Amino acid sequence: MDASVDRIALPWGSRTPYGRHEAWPERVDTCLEAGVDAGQVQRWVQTASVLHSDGDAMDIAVADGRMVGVRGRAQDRVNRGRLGPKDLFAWRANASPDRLTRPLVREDGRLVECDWATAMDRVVARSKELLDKRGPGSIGFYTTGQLFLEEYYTLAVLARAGIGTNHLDGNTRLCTSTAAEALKESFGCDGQPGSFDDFDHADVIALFGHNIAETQPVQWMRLLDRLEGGDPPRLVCVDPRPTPVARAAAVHLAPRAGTNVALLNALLHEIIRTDRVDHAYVEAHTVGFEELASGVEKCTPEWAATICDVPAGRIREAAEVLGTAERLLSTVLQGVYQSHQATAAAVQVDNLHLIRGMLGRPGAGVLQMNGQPTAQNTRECGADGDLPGFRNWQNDSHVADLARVWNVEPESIPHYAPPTHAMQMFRYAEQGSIRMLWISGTNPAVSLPELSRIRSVLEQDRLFVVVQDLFLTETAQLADVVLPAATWGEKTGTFTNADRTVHLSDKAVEPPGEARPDLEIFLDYAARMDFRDKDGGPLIGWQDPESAFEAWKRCSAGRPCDYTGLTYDKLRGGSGIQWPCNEQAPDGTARLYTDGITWAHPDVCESYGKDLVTGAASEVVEYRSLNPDGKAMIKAAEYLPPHEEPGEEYPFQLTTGRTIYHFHTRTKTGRAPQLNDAAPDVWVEASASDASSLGLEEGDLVEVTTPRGAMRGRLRVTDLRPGLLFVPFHYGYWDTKAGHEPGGDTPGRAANELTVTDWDPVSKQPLFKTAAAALRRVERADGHHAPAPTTTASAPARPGEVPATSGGPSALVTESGTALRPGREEDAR
Ligand SMILES: Nc1nc2c(c(=O)[nH]1)N[C@H]1C(S)=C(S)[C@@H](COP(=O)(O)OP(=O)(O)OC[C@H]3O[C@@H](n4cnc5c(=O)[nH]c(N)nc54)[C@H](O)[C@@H]3O)O[C@H]1N2
Ligand SMILES: Nc1nc2c(c(=O)[nH]1)N[C@H]1C(S)=C(S)[C@@H](COP(=O)(O)OP(=O)(O)OC[C@H]3O[C@@H](n4cnc5c(=O)[nH]c(N)nc54)[C@H](O)[C@@H]3O)O[C@H]1N2
Ligand SMILES: [Mo]
Repeated sequence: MDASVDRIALPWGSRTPYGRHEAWPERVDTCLEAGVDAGQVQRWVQTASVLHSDGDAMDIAVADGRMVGVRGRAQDRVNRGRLGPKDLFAWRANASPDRLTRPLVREDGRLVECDWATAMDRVVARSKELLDKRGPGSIGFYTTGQLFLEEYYTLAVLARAGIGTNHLDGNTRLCTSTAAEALKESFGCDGQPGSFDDFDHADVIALFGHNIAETQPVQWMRLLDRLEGGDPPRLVCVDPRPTPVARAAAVHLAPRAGTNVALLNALLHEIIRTDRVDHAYVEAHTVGFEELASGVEKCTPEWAATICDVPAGRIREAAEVLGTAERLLSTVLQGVYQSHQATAAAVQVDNLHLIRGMLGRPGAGVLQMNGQPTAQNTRECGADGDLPGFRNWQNDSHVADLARVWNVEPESIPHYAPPTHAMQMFRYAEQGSIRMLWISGTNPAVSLPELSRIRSVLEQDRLFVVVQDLFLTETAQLADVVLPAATWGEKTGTFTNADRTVHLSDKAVEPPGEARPDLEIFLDYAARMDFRDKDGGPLIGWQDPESAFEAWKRCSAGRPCDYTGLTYDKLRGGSGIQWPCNEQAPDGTARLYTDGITWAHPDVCESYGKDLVTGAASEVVEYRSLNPDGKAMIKAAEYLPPHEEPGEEYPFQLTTGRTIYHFHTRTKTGRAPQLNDAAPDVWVEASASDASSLGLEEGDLVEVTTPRGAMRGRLRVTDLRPGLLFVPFHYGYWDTKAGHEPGGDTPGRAANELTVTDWDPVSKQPLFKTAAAALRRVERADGHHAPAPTTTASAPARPGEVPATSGGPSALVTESGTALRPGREEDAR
């Protein structure tokens, strides 16, 4: 049966209800360019989505050398054929006429086109000069969670062993560094314990600061299907906004922003008080339970109620649901990770699972979620603040092992200190010790906090900035050299989603003009720099994606993220496969820790842990005495208030985040008409009670101010918690209308003009979710309404007040499956 559905108006499409422990039915979503029918498609080329961490598998339709559409892959474990709105429509941005097609270099203050040799010569000359005069610490690399595994691994080798710098990190610092850190704190090592299949089996699913409906819409389709099927799960949602998840939840807790630890401590208090503890599990597999029990003894629901501004009874109700779950699945994302006690809070979710013994069984698992599509690979390849293969920088035998793989001396791999985190790299650039910053696949002039500061760092004459991107972004405009990259669909590689599923992404079409795959750019640089191993051979011996993948397999061998059982051929044709995949597990591994904790022993762990309050790193001696047998570590944390609290001048809390139709700084989704039109400009959300006490109305042009800066947008009045403002962070300047210039007299529209330079002490993830802000009207609505969607967390408090978001004929998508039931708009409300 087929249905044709406007997937802007109904982002989650038709329902395919299924019962608990049943297999999620297939539904294949297809979107072809207007005027193209399936018969005209000449090739379907296998890939997966790069617009979130779900890894929705899809095929790209190719006709006459052009992309003409996409279709979900029914055989894939992740999505069984379904695609989300961004997956369906954003591929059009690849063919956007303003793609970068030639390198650019700065001449007399202006960026001018040149050939590759000229651009690369400049980069190489500056690198050599800096190495010579100032040493490897003067060069930094800031990469992303959106390239392919092969590219990160190559970058990690060239930066760490070629240049010999410790300054290599990803924008994954802003995204999933807390996920990695929380897993290290609890389990000694990174690696997602759970599986998306757990959604099929859980009877209780708890989402902490995770608007999964908008940010992993395909897994939300799975939840909606279970909610309509037999033995549906009960949802617990912790989120201050009325997200679709909150509206569907059995218990919704809407805490004050930045109070997650207080709330979690009260939940743990209740579960321990009512003795819903799996004592046998705790005894066999953990250390630290007694400290947690005494730490949360005073954290009653009444205590937390005053801090979080959530009724004590509601906290008790949530604890009852969590405490009586037979199979509990929890997910954690930015509402937890982007706050001042990020790691401390994320670890409390791990604790909830450890004390309840909810791990390693179908339906019982934790998903410390990723955000970006390939963030997992940034982490495992060591292109972030870790060493490749989850090796421990403090463990000399791990460094020696890495040196063996690379055939270099251990001393040539910097490990005198933890790898430098991105916020620190920008500080070093500001202070002048970093003199060259190579930015690939990220747009920090929109995505980092406190943009006026970031602009001033990047604009400095003494800092040589290289930007490798698809478009002339806000960041590229500040660069000294711009390298045009080929992207998804135009190059081959692999990447790994949030539940360890590895997908192959094949090249479907040629890149525009002279744009080159990131892998080629890095290999070209390594060759020009003539990096050598200790025997005088080339440091990097691979030349294309597949040989890079084979090299990475050797580096991953015997590590938790073991890829040795995978090949490109094995990844072609069928479903993605979950690592570890090796001789012992040739078909991959659904869940980690099914039989005790495996990577926490002092000799094998990735990290010796940190103090959850100060972030101070422990030494091996401390770790050995805490955890000699390599069990899971239950770590208590005391609640600390947010660093910036509302006061007289800035009476609101401000939080920022996403909407379903856009991806980050919109370089792709802003160039796809269906997605752009659904949310074409920035807006500001406030609660009905705050709006009425300030005399504000839907559509008023308002200004939000913090101690860092200001931005303007139209007001959307929603059901979010009173005292809180929300601004989506997607809107930079590249397609801006007059009056929104960076640093100009009129306030811009980027959320990060407002945010603060501050981070979680443990994971170093910046605080995008808590700040103090003021709100005022600039202009009355006068017939305008906010350009915010009505289908999402941004739904107006008074439905009908604004026209419903819809996509029209160009947003029609074919859905094929047996027994589809029409989706309902109420799914969102
Ligand atoms: N449509 C879309 N999908 C995406 C992306 C995108 O840009 N657009 N980006 C991808 C990436 S990289 C990421 S990291 C993920 C992010 O995915 P999410 O984390 O789901 O998205 P956010 O909107 O950043 O934040 C989630 C929620 O945190 C809530 N929140 C704010 N403050 C607090 C708090 O103090 N406590 C709690 N409990 N909750 C709070 C917000 O109300 C918000 O609903 O999405 C991925 N998927
Ligand atoms: N206020 C606020 N700020 C936030 C957040 C928030 O919630 N609130 N969330 C944070 C999070 S979780 C994240 S992940 C970051 C995201 O922040 P960014 O990573 O800066 O945002 P993107 O727009 O995804 O930028 C990716 C860039 O890479 C380019 N690109 C895409 N594909 C390729 C490729 O194949 N090769 C190359 N070379 N370039 C490519 C794109 O054109 C784009 O310019 O933002 C963070 N900033
Ligand atoms: Mo992210």
